Amino acid sequence: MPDQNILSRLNPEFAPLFAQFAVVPETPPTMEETRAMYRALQPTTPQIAVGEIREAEFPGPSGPLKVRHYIPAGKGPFPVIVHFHGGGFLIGDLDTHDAQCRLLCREAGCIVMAVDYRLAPEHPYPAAHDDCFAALRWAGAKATTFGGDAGRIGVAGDSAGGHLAIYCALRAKKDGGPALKALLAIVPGVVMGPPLTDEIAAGRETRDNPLLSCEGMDNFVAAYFQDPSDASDPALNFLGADVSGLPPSIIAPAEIDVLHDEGVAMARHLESSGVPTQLMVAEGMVHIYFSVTETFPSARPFAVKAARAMGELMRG
Ligand code: D8F
Repeated sequence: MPDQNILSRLNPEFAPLFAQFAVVPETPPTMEETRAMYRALQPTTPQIAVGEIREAEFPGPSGPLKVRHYIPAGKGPFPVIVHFHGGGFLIGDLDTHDAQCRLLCREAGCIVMAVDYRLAPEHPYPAAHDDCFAALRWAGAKATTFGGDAGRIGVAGDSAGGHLAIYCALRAKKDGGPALKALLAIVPGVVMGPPLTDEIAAGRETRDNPLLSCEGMDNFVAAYFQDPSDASDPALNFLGADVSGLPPSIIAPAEIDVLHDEGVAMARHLESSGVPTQLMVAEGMVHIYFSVTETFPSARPFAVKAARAMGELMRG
C-alpha cells in the first residue's frame, strides 16, 4: 500500500499527471506505443539553448552506436559527462532525454555525450551495460576529437541510466579506466532483484505510485534481465560492492518514487566508504522530474542545483 503521508507531499503540479497515469487502458500499449508515449512527455521545440549539438557514432560491442554531443557555448576544451538515459532498459532514447542533456550541458558547463545504447526486450542483459561501458571507454580515448578534456571525464544518468552510470563507474575502477572526476546518479535503480530484500520491497511499497509502480518496475527489470541468473551477477550488487575509490558522487533521488530508498542507501554506502557524496533528495518530486523540467517548472530548481554541483565536481 502506498503511504498516504508520502503521497500527500506530491508537488501539486504533478497531480494531473498522476491522475492521467492512474487510468489503466483496457488494452495494454505495444512497446512502440510505450516508447512514443515517453517521447510525448517532451516539448515539441527545445527550450534550453546550448552552444552546439553534434551527432556521431562509436564502435559498440556489436556494431556502431549513435551518440549525441551537447557542447557548451564558449571556448573549450570542456569536461565530458557521458550520459545514459532512463526508461527501465526498454524505452527512452536520445530524444526523450534531450531536455535533460541540454540542462546538464548548460548548467554544468560541460560537454554531455548522450549514448544511444541498445534496448530490451530485443537486446537483453548485458547489452546495455556493455554498450554503456564501451561508450565511456571511447569517450576517454577520443575526448579531444570532439572538443573534450580527456582528463575530465564523468558519468551521469537517470533511473536505469543512473544504474548504468554507477555500474560504469565501478567497472572503470576495476577494469582499466578511464579515471573519473564525478558521478551523477539521478533517481537511480540500485537494487535489481529478484530477490529484493524485505526492507527494499517494503520501502518501495510505501512509495508505489501511478508514474512508476512496484509492478511496473518488476516488469521492466524482468524484460531486461531475462536469464534468472542475471540478477545475481555480483557486478550488479552495488550496495554490497567495494565502492571505495569511486569519484565524488551526487545521488539525486525523488521523494515520491519507489526508487527513493535505494538511492538514499547508495548515498550512505558511498559516504561510509569514504567517497565524497552529496545526497540531494528532490522533495515533492516524481521519478521523471529531471527530464520534464520544461513542462513542469517546479522540477527545475532541483535539476539545476544537481547539474551545477556536477559542474563543480567536473572542474574541481
Ligand atoms: C515510465 C518509466 C515513465 C518506467 C512514465 C521506468 C523503470 C525505471 C524500470 C528501472 C528504472 C526499471 N531500474 O521504469 O523507467 O531498474 O532502474
